[in-house]
Amino acid sequence: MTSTKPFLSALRGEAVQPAPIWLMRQAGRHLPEYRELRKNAKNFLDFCFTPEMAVEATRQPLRRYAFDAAILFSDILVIPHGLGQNVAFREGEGPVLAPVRSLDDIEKLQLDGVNDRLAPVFETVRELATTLDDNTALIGFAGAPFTVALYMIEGRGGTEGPNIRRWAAEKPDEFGRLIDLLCEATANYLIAQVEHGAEALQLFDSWAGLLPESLFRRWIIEPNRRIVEKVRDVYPDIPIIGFPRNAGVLYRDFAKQTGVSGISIDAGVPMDWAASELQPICTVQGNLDNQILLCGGEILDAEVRRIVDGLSGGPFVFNLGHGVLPPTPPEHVGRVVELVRQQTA
Ligand code: 1CP
Repeated sequence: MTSTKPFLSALRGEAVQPAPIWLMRQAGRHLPEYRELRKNAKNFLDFCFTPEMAVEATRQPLRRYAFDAAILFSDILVIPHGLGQNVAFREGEGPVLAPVRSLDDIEKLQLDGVNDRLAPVFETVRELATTLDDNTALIGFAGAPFTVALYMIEGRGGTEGPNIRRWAAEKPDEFGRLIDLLCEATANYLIAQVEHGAEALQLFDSWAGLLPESLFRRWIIEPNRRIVEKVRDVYPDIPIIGFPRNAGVLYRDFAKQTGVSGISIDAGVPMDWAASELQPICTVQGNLDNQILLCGGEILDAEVRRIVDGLSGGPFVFNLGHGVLPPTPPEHVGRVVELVRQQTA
């Protein structure tokens, strides 16, 4: 049966009007009700692995805003955890991992049983899929291999990836072992999400823009392409959105060569370029600046209108260029939804 959910129609290539909207990181720290809920969990991974809490966190933004999609509440770093790496989230510091720095470290990772160790996530997906309303689509997600490997290798966020970039450039055969492992684990993880009711998938490659062209082709385009292929071997029609953040003109080859249904673009991509170079290949998702969302006021209204004007002529999903920042006032998010709903090209 073909769904009529506006978000899914847009990902099938229709120019849906008004444009469907959801926002990366729409759940989580910008919402006071999330901060309240979060107090009940011992730590962040426990939170993600308690279906009752993860379901509630996923639903919270939908109660406030008329979004067209819900995104599973979890994190990209559940995959390293599932592979047996020590992952912790420290208050005020973000993720901390026991770094993977050698072939020996890679060999200690356990591909067998990853989905068993991540079973609570699938329970969350199942519960959401059976209870969301008829117009709201459910997005499953994972980090793409390079971005997940960055945290695995550096051991924390907030870096420019000195160790991973060196390893990827100097010892591609060794580094490739980790990427292959991540492709396999990630594809299996996404397939299980679809099996449990996810209707679309997004692959977050938030650090893709750190790589020069040749390495981008090998460590961004190729792994994303393989995951899309593996998932589509099982679910040929599942819409998949890629997010190779800060890819510049390489967004075009990414869109062409990976086979994604949609491409999520950062706030720096010019509208006319996205419309002429990307929309003929796939649906474009983006690209409001998250700082401007935080500012609000006239500049916010003007930016929303500029983006809707620029992209509503083709297949388009309104979103940010990167996730909602924690200090963002919820009223600004409400205002964006209102504007997008009002405006058609
Ligand atoms: O204590 C807390 O509440 C932890 C904060 C938090 C939250 C709310 C983290 C830790 N992750 C999340 C949820 C999350 N992460 C979601 C679901 C919520 C939603 O989207 O509505 C998603 C999709 C992610 C994805 C994610 N995690 C990305 C890719 C998107 C992006 O923003 O680039 C990345 C890079 C991460 C890593 C991560 N997890 C958490 C933090 C603070 C970070 C960033 C670390 C850093 O690089 O500084």
